[in-house]
Amino acid sequence: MIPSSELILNPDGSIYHLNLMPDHISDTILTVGDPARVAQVSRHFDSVEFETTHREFVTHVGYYRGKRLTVLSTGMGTDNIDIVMNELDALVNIDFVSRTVRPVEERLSLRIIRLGTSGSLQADVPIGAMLATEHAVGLDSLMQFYPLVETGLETEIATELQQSLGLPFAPYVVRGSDLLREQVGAGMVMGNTLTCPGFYGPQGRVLRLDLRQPDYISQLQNFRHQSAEGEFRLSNFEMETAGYYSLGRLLGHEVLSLNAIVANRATGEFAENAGAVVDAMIERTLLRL
Ligand code: R1P
Ligand code: URA
Repeated sequence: MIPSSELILNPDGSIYHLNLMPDHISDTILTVGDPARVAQVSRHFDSVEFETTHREFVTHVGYYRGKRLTVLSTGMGTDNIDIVMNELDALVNIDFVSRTVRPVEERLSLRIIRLGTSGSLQADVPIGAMLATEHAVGLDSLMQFYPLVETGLETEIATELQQSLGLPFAPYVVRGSDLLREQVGAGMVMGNTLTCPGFYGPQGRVLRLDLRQPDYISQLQNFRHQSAEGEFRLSNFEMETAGYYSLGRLLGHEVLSLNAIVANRATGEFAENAGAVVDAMIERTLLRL
């Protein structure tokens, strides 16, 4: 039995941070960073049957072309993804009455699709592109706390990247769901996403503070790993994808991160209308579910 200090339920029986009950969860869940983007997604729904807000976690549940969907905001950073993934999983795979994990044969695998913004590292991934993440590389510390098992290729990439960037720690590398990427991300740019524990220094942005490593961005842009699967390079920056992919693997959920490219760090540009880039990605994704 999981004690109430670990599986924390609110007085109405909802889960602690997300404020949701098990029946608010659809098989397919769309997640966004910005709480205001939830309505940008649900305005396409035929109907919305439930809405709730708690901290940065806003949720709308409704129907899109007859399909039940849950869309929820996560806020920024993999620390929030730790909360979102664990609580979504608890909602479907833990019995809140007996406080026990459901037997393996009763466990559900959710389809979780992140609709986020991102900065491109490469000149040939332009503003306005929609990028589906194949491998996520985490520079954050989340996987210091979980027994993630990486494939041989993932470990090779992590080790080489650590050496090439001169990092005092190894990043973690995780491939996302091939099935979901081929289904929902078809026709989008395929790329490898660097998940950073910050927007400025960790993404090489200099306002008033210098970086420890002045050539950080060019090191990332020029990093290549050759293997039987082809050439690996880093395509883009954001702040959540590696948390999603690693916890998805550990918990048994299919996860896809889609990135609307709003900044290009190779050319120094930012989107004139970032909202329109995100809208286009939302519309395209909904049609593919
Ligand atoms: C930074 O501006 C935020 O934008 C990106 C990053 O991952 C970070 O959360 O994603 P969202 O637009 O989904 O928040
Ligand atoms: N989100 C990020 O994390 N980085 C960018 O450059 C743009 C959006």
